[in-house]
Amino acid sequence: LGGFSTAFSQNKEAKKLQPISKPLVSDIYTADPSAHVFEGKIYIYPSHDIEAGVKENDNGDHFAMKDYHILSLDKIGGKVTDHGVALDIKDIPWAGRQLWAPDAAYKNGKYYLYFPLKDKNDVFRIGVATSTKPAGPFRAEKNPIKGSFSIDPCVFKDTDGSFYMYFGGIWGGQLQKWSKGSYDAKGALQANNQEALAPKIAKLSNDMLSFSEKPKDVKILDEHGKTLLAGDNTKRFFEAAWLHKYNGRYYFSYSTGDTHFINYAIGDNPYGPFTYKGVILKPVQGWTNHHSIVEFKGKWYLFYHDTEISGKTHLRNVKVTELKYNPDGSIQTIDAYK
Ligand code: FUB
Repeated sequence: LGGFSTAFSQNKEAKKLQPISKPLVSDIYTADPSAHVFEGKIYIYPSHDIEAGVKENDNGDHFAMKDYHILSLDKIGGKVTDHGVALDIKDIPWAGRQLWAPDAAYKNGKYYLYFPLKDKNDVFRIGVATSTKPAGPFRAEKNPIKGSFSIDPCVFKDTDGSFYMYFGGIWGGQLQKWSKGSYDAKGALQANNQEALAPKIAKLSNDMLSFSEKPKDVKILDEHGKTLLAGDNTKRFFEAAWLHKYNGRYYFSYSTGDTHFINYAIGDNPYGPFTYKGVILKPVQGWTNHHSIVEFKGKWYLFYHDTEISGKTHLRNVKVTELKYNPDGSIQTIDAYK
């Protein structure tokens, strides 16, 4: 995650374009929408953006969020309910700063909220909090998930009932500081001609509170079977992992960060490798691009954000639009502006 190069908002032409969707809520700023169908409704687990007064930088320090609000809606286009504060940073025992993009899962009568947060040493870890209700309130575990690091958890339930967490993000998301297996504050990004840093996957334990294995690399290959290179920054992974299954195939989607696309790759099992297929969402207003994909009542939807209300990269608003597949299973590219 970065700060300075607002590719889209610097494009004066783009500012004239009409958004295809409206913000889902306008009384608070929301971003990074992870949508799920729970109890017959759509629940959205977004970041809750605030004006924290922190100067913008390439580490994303200006994204200094302090709580989560969960949103729900009975139908697409229907009323959106903001369920209020579901988890506050002051109630997370290990908290340092910055509650970034969360996700949620349901198993055996309990809801789990997974969230990235810097610990007291300013190292991003992934935490978990539980509730009996989809909108919380959630109670955080005393410690982050053992062996977790970096940002942007996505928890996917496979059809056999297994749960997997995908995670990671470069730049301010710190993934490059873990390339030797432990935290190295000086850890740098790969050179352009080296393989791009891979996002991670770990199967969750039965109690949903820990990893049942050491995180593994999620390989993203080009059409020739070669791992994407770090220099291939219109295609390679940056942050915002999401996994969904369609017609028996596994679709891994993600943001390319500094080139602002949501791309996808297809695999035949949760661990990959995944083969790069194309762009799901073109750059939106603001620096970040972050999404989720969910099926609801027979249609597929892309949840995403832009900065329509504020015009500021760290004060975003979540949106939704329909996502369509071609007969061969490829996804039709979405331009969020007309
Ligand atoms: O919202 C904070 C960060 O911005 C997220 O964790 C990234 O994915 C980016 O959207």
